[in-house]
Amino acid sequence: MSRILVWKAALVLGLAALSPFPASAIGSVTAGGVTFGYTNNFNTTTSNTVDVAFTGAGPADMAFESWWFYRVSGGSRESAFANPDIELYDGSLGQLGWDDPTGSSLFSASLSFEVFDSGAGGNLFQNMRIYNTSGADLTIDVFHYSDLDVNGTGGSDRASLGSNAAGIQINQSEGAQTAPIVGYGANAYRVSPYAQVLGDLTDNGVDNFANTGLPVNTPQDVTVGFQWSVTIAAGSYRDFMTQFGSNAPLLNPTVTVIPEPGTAVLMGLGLLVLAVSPRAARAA
Ligand SMILES: [Ca+2]
Ligand SMILES: [Ca+2]
Ligand SMILES: [Ca+2]
Ligand SMILES: [Ca+2]
Repeated sequence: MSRILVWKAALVLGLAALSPFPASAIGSVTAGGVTFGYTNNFNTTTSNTVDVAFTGAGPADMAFESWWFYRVSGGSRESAFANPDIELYDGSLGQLGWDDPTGSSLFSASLSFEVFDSGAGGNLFQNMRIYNTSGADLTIDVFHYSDLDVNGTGGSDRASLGSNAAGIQINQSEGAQTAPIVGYGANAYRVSPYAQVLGDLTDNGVDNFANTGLPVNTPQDVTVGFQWSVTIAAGSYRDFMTQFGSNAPLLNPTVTVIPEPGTAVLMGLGLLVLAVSPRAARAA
């Protein structure tokens, strides 16, 4: 589903000049009857990370938390992305941006997300783009954590490993309600009851996922983590994409990525929105 949208240059210029929203601002994106949004703030502490809501894809909110973490090669622990420097919410598209997550000028990051109303159920794509802004190769691990609660309840979900040639697919469910989640191109997963995966991502040690925790046959509060381990060449970028398909078939892995607003302003082109796929991302 290729699509090109042009956002109003004046809006972008205004946002860039005014440092758009308070760091703790929240927002949501909507397509048809399906909405994904951040509901509290962007703070992560031990065993507590960013709260989200995914509504309209079932009879209740299907998502409790969803957030992103990283560990640069040689680091002593994983770190959560902190309050974004940029937040944009426009219709079904949204973006969060970070100029310098480590404070050491190693990389910038841009999380684009897009929601779809599939008629029955709904889909959510998230694409974290990491730009290597250093002068050398960047070896980094990227993690996506999701606490989906199928049917709006945490304690009664099951999960199994699905089949997906494009990545790792985990099929979470409660009764007839389903919530497949895919980590495109991911190297590993970890599934655990709340909040063991999150505990590892927020503690002071190095943790790597090892494809453990499936199947979940005893109903419980399932949480899912994906890990990508990559080296990004100087001046280049990589995309890390996930999809939820709550009570809906999974869609083709394409998400509308909004380039960094700062870059668009510098180019004087306004905000050009481009569609990318994991295949294109791997070639980058
Ligand atoms: Ca939380
Ligand atoms: Ca859960
Ligand atoms: Ca449930
Ligand atoms: Ca850790």
